[in-house]
Amino acid sequence: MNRTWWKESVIYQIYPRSFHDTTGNGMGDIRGIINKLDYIKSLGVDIIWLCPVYESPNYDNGYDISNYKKISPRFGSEKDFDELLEQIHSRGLKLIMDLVVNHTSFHHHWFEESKKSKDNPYRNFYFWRKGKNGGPPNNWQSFFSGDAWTYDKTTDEYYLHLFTREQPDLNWENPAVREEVYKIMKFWLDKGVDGFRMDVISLISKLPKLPDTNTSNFDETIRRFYANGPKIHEYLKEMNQKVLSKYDIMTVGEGPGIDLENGPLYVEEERKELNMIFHFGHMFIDNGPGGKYDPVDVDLVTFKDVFNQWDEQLKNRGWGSIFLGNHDFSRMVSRFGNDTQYHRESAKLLATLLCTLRGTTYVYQGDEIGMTNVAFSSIEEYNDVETLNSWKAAKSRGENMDAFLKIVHRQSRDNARTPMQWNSEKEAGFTEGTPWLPLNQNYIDINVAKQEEDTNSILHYYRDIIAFRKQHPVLVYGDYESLDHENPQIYAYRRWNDNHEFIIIHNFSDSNAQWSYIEDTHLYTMVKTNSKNTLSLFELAPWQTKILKKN
Ligand code: ISL
Repeated sequence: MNRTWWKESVIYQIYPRSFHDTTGNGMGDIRGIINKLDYIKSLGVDIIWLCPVYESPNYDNGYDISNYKKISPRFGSEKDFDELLEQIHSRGLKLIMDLVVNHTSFHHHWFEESKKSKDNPYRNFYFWRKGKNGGPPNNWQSFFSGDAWTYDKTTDEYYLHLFTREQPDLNWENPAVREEVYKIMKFWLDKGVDGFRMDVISLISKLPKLPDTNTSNFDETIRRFYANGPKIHEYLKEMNQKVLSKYDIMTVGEGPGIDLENGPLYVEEERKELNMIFHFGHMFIDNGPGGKYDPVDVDLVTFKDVFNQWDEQLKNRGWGSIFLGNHDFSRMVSRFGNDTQYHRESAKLLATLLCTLRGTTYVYQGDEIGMTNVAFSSIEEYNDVETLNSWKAAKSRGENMDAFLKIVHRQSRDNARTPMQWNSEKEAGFTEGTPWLPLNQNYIDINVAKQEEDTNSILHYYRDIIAFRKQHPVLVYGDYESLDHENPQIYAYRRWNDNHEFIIIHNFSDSNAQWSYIEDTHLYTMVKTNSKNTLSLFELAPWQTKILKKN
């Protein structure tokens, strides 16, 4: 595979409203990020991915954009942004922006125009349809509960929105829409940004005639009716040819409905579309038949299957993204680790996984100190639209709401959105005002300042393991092979090239593990681990991770 800077990079994702507030209004801002750039640099990461900071009425925390070229005054000014970019570059870091172009805000002027009349020049920027049998044009449901259509009486038609009703879907079939999107992209690239994370890019090509879904399984509806539409690759190729190929940048497309079969089509290098994708193989792994708010337990072998199958699919074809959390999911240590008794060990184990699988490493803010899920005592404290809508839907189905609150604790996107825990002072040093979303009260114990002091902390381990990855290109480009795959307690794999070989062993459990798979045990030496003990080379304490080097 070709070697490039973005394959070797570690990416740090910032959710700006929860990062650092400098104005006292309770919401993080751009100056807050500037203030923390030395901290970010100290982690050893290379690229910052900034979640949306554009003008937005914030029905979905900025993923509903009303002006793509303006910075939201909540976050700062255009000048602040320019300074951020300059300060990032002056530290040798790069910046990628969130590009949210499957939909706009309903306050975007294109949509405001489009609503006015059937012959408005912007009408065809969106999907307007007549109702059917006194209801919406088809039976599609939104990702956030309820119909994916909203009626508008001005023209007696419905418009399509796969997310909230305040996020109407753009009609990419219309070449004028695509040209406008390319202009926006060029605007930011000409300013010097280093690439894009493309929000739900898998959804931009809609099925002709928008047919009814014929399954009640929502994940299946996404796969078969919403995602990977017939023109998706035509659009991405056009975008690549007209915009992306003109710059030395990176792209990562986010994609519900991207699966093993269609995934490579987005990233195969010779196809010239995107560089990487975020698939949700492991992130939807615990969705039950009723979706995300009907969670089921997952076993380690299934989890390993996802990573193995994707590595197998992408090798020699395209490049992977290795992530275990972001602003849409529970905290990774609560979800895949043990956030109580083995908090420190399991957070470090997961960091090791992120840095030693094949693909670009993504770290979500706060994971580097092992931030955990939160459990607010009432639904009133939650903010996320997906959570609140799921709550309403459960209530209207007559569910037991005490039990549902427990599911919210486990699944809510707000788990990942509580403010960054900088120190043990008031509001964790995040703000001098009242935070827009309450803090996780465990900030007294889990915070950056405390972990800076403790050389055995999760934070120090992140710096260490990121540096380790950088020192060993075999961990980036080397081959990957899962070992002892059916083992329900251990995730072990080999990474190697012509000159070097590592075996990485993770004990994903609360008990000791003896791993007797390797025969030539004398050939290996341990070069890194997350816990000090005197166990033999192939014995691991709970949540212990070991990197062994072949002599
Ligand atoms: O959040 C999810 C699961 O709980 C996903 O289904 C998510 O909605 C999907 O991955 C798309 O996410 C992206 O687009 C959304 C936005 O709300 C998310 O924050 C964003 O990451 C709509 O723009």
